[in-house]
Amino acid sequence: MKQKRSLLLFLIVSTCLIASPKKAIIFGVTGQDGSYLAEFLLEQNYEVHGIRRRTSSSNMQRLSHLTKNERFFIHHGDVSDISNIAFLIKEINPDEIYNLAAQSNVQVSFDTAEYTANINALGTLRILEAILKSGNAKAIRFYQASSSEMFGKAQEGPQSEQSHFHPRSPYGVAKLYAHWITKNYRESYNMFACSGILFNHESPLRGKNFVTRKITRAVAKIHLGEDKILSLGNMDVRRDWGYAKDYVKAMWLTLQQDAPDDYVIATGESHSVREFVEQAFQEVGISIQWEGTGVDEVGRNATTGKIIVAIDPKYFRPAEIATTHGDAAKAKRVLCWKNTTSFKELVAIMVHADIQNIQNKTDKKEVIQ
Ligand code: NAP
Ligand code: G4F
Repeated sequence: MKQKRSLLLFLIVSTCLIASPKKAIIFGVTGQDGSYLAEFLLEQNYEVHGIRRRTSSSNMQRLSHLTKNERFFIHHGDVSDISNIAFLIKEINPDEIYNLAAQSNVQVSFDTAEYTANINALGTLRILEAILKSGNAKAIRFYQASSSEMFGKAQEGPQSEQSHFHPRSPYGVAKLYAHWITKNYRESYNMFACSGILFNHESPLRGKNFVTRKITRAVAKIHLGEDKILSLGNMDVRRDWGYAKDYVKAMWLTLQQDAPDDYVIATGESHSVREFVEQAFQEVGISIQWEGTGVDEVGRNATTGKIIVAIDPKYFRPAEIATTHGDAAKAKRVLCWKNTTSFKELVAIMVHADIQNIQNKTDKKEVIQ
């Protein structure tokens, strides 16, 4: 009798669990991380509600493989519109909210400083306010996409959660506001609000105007005879580059802890843009020979002597970050998170994906900034 009752209880509990998956909202679902995070959460059996802003041409390319999933829903929305955000949160009643929405290009932020602040800084405030006033603030867990750009002109390296902030761009400054307001709502209202301070992370889904993807696309095109020269800005800057697929897992782990907190996510290795270029060309069997200095520097194909890399000062920034280098010890210890992809593997994944994209004609033409 007792056994039958426990079996019944077990069946009821498991049916409830199967019947009601956790619900997540992703602001910024159409971006690189949004796509990988949506995929990851669907694999964890979540019901995923992606918020897509209205654009004149489609921004759904990174989600085409997910749209048939019956637990995946797309809603129109924009983090500049608080009534829209409040409505979505009330309607969906999520367990978790991931704010990945941003004007995420550092160089563009110098030209659109006010817009960048509105979306990246105030957008975060709007979501926090909407959660606070939803009547369900204690039940909703919030993740903010903070950035290593906040460390900027770092005084120490590698940078951890304790490091000093000195952002070097309107983007970095806006992200710092979002980071502090998230912490402030956690401390003021006891909300489960966390930030992941993520260092650069890349993938075949990376926007085409970020340096890694710009390089891998150009290498693929030069290899296939569709392009001749790759033009770049400062090649001596160094970045701590990881693989986006590894990093979205850290976002989810951050919200599964007993207490809210902030975590640095990084590989702990730093490489220059120049090394990225060399490694990417190596993948297609080309060695580079560097010649000249400053804006006159060029990279030649060591076998043919042809110039395949050149400098264009238009890619230099008004203020630059020389090196980023992260210390993810806390995330490793508390979240049990680990980076699984080496620099060499990352470059290889991206170069070969771009070769395939171009061969299959799935690489749409786009102006590169
Ligand atoms: P991304 O590819 O540029 O994606 C940004 C997303 O935000 C896109 O879905 C974009 O929509 C959306 N968005 C822009 N403005 C919006 C608005 N007003 N309302 C709603 N959505 C809006 O960036 P990502 O590389 O995936 O990065 C995700 C987040 O992490 C960003 O907040 C970024 O700043 C931050 N971050 C990234 C890195 C990195 O290395 N990737 C490192 C640290 C932090 P559209 O598709 O319509 O443009
Ligand atoms: O690829 P990037 O444009 O990325 P950046 O500025 O580091 O920002 C990215 O990572 C941040 C994490 O710290 C994110 F928060 C942010 O949203 C974004 O995802 O540039 C990397 C470096 C820069 O120092 C830049 O000056 O590459 C240098 N670079 C040299 N030539 C170039 C180029 N960057 C771009 N985009 N294009 C070039 O031709």
